Amino acid sequence: MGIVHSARLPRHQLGELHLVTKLSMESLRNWQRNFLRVCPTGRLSLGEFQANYASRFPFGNSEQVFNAVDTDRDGKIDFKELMIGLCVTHNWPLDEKLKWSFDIYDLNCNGFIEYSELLELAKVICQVLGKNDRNQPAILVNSIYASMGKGRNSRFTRDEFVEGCKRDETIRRAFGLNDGLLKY
Ligand SMILES: [Ca+2]
Ligand SMILES: [Ca+2]
Repeated sequence: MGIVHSARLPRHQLGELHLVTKLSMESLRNWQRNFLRVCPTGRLSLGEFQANYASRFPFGNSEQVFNAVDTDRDGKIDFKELMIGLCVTHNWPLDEKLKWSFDIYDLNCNGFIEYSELLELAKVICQVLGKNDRNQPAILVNSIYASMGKGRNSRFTRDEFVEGCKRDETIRRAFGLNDGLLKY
């Protein structure tokens, strides 16, 4: 029981999390109770994350998401990191969600999104929206490239990526889905 007790956030830290995430204290307490049941040490491994929380993050493969949520890069996700990560992806403004997606989909970590990387994001977007035609992801990517006046061999900076995605109605719709994944 000692481990469970020490892993629990003190009340004032839950209060800070409430301010950042805008989730109610009751909801945060429920999340925390469940989190400690899944992970009594208070620090999730990649495997525990994949088994219990990855499905709540629709826009990336679970390992990339894990690394993006682990903001202090210590190889584990604590309760605060988990809740902030969830809120970035569900409650925050579109710009913030897109910046987050940029980091996840810059797969070769070169500070740009290339065609193939945007295609990976487009595949997930089409899945989320139930667009199962296999040409849809490429159509979506081509339309974003065209709207930004870019050729297929060019790449997007972070600002261009955010701008290009915001112009696209399909992307706006996918990122606007608030399907209750944050409810507890
Ligand atoms: Ca961490
Ligand atoms: Ca890249």
